[in-house]
Amino acid sequence: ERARWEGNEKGGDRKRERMMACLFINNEFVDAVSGKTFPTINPTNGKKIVDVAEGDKADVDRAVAAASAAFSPRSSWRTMNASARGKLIYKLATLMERDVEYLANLESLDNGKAYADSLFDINFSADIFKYYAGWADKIHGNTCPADGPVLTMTRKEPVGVVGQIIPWNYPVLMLSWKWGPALAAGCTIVLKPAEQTPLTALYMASLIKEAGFPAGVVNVVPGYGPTAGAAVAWHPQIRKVAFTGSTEVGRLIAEAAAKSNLKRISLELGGKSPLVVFSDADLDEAVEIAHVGLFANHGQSCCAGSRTFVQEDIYDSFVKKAVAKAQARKVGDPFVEGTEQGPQVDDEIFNKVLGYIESGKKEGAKLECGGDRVGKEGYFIKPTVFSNVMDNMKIAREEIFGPVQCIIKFKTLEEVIERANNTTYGLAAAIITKDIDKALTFAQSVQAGSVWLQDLLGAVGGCKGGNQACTTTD
Ligand code: TXE
Repeated sequence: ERARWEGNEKGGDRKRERMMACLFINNEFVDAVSGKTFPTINPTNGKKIVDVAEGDKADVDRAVAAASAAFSPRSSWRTMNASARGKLIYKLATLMERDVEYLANLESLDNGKAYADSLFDINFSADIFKYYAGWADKIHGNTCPADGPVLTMTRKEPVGVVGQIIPWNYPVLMLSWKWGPALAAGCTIVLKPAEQTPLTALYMASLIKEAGFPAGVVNVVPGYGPTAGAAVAWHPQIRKVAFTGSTEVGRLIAEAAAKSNLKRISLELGGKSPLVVFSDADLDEAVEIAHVGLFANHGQSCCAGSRTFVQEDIYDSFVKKAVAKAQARKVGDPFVEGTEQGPQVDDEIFNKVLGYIESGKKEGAKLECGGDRVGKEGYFIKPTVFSNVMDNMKIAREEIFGPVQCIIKFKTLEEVIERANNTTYGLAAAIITKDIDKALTFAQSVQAGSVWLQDLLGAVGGCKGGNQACTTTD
């Protein structure tokens, strides 16, 4: 499969490849109106995998027309039983499970994440669709006790055509968190995948058709943000946009919504989440949780524990163990068994992360390990640990979105609550302690959408809970 996508295969059936390098509109794979294409790059070597049709405004218009027709009052989608809608969503999940290896290969090839992580993501995504399949026929309104001889009730209606703009860090998972609830509610969709990772979204489109969704219910328009993405955000017939990505683009989406048709928006943006380790914690367990909470997915998670606060009496021993863990992390080809970290997604993100590492060094943080690229090819970065990080340093304030752990010293609970809240972000937070009073005080005081009390729940890893939390807000 990998050879085929890299174009190395001699002869053979290239139909699927051709089919998937196009836009998906009205259940058909089509070229862009402009005829333009853009390359999607393999981050392990910087080489082109395949050229993909490049959608822009004219294509978004076509996709919205198809989605609007699919949402018209007498359409097969609108008149379908809710339970039948649920069955279609469930069918999509089973097709993903059938093709789990193909999808995971494609994900690792296009995104660079370790194959085992891609397998996890695809299986998790199939579960998300199963979950939402169950919701399709359980969306209830209310009856309201109004005064007078009247019967008052509410009905929950699908919003209409929804635009969805997603990033590259969890391509299939992001898509599932957006498609699942929209399909369960009965909306129709125009999805703009990230330009770095369009391939799995297009394969998912082929499964939409195979599952039997009516034409126009799901449309996929790959392309760049300022063209295809902006066309979605500004479109007057799109009734809602769900966006995950940078804060900067989130502001543009909000502006476009306000200046076009006041469409609803949901924004899931970045984070600089505090992970707080108290000295009563089991040290090895705390180091492991903090390591996974930061380095999972190459540090490219919105809810990564990217400010690791450690209490002063265990600070030095924590740093030593954290460094040993980072140095032992296996970085390399995502397709090699045992690889824990592949390349960053593209040269821009790679250079951005290296820039943050330089700024950490310049501002006086202590580089304990890493700090450099791995090899000469691809976008690999050594797992990096900084100690002696101060709150006012750039690496402690801004989202690095890479494999860089910043370990910060603190003394007391009151102090760490104040410092944890001293940020413009508020996505997630975690506390590692055996003291339930401390844990609950922190959970109540920290301004974050999701809080993990890791030791108390015995949970390892920081990402799952946060992403499930994102699901509900989407
Ligand atoms: O994000 P962008 P990028 C953060 C992270 C990362 C930084 C930049 O810190 O380093 O953002 O990443 C589309 N109108 N996160 O540049 O640009 C774009 O095509 C409409 C956090 O990749 O926000 C893509 O589909 N759409 C995050 C999507 O927005 C536009 C995940 C995200 O791209 C657009 C990713 C425009 N003008 C990055 N410009 C998380 N919360 O998980 C771009 N896009």
